[in-house]
Amino acid sequence: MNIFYYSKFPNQPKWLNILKKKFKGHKIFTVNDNFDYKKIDVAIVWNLSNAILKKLLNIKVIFSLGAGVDHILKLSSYDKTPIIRIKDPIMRERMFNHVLSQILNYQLNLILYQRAQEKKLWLDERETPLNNDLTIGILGLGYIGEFVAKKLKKLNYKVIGYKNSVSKSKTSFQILTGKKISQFLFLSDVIVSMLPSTNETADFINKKFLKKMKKNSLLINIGRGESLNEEDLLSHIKSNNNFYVSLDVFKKEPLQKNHKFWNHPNISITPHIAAITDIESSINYMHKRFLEFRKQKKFISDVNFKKGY
Ligand code: OXD
Repeated sequence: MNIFYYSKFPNQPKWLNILKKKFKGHKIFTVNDNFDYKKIDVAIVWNLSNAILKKLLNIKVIFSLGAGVDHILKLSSYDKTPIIRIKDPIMRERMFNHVLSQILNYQLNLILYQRAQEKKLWLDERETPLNNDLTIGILGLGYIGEFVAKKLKKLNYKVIGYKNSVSKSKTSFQILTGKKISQFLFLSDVIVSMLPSTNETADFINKKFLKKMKKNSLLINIGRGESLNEEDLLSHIKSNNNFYVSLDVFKKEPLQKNHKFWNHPNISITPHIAAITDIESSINYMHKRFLEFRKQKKFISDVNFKKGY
């Protein structure tokens, strides 16, 4: 098989090195090589351009180099070729660690102490809630979201989830659905959004959504920047001094230098690193799916085209 690898990650040499070892006997090409795009069978990509996708006329599958697949679905030449997303236990463990760090930062007032340190201020002690005092609302209960919810529950947090459609899976935490979004927002001290980018989730976290959240709560967005209305968020914080936000994803990445989020005292920013892709483990996963394909002679797409993710 001919494999085409595309990403602008600085660690591309490491990716290629491990891919070549794992997919021994197959040819692996990058944009720097001279080859016939029409002869490519498998594409492994992150943020591919439409101009390149257009040339890959005979691919049987596209592997996304991350959990998200919106970077592929948005390309105008994309034609429902099966997509395999990375489902990696290391990635979800990383996501959980990130979420926990942001919850604890908020729960233990660490932001206040960091600010105080900058001014050499010795603050009085403040009482902090215990895990069981906080309700964490998880929005987006896929492979990663459900894992994060279960782990938080094990740490004694109260956990609730929200899904648009009725949930069939049995979970150790309550899942609210459909119109119960208001109740979900009303109950949560922390909302963790892992929403994908689809037509339905665009600006889902808007003025109306934010108004229903507790005034002194925390919003963590580790899904997609497209789901958050940035202007609505800024005006919401303006009238709610104790509303905190932790953002790892943005409408436009990298976040522009002059963006108002950078200097806002209530907003913590990380540069889309909440769950970085683990190279070795992801390649093992791709290889496993590849072998399944060779056995079954067909790739079953991980994408639900009706839902758009
Ligand atoms: C993503 C990822 O899809 O980092 O955002 O995997």
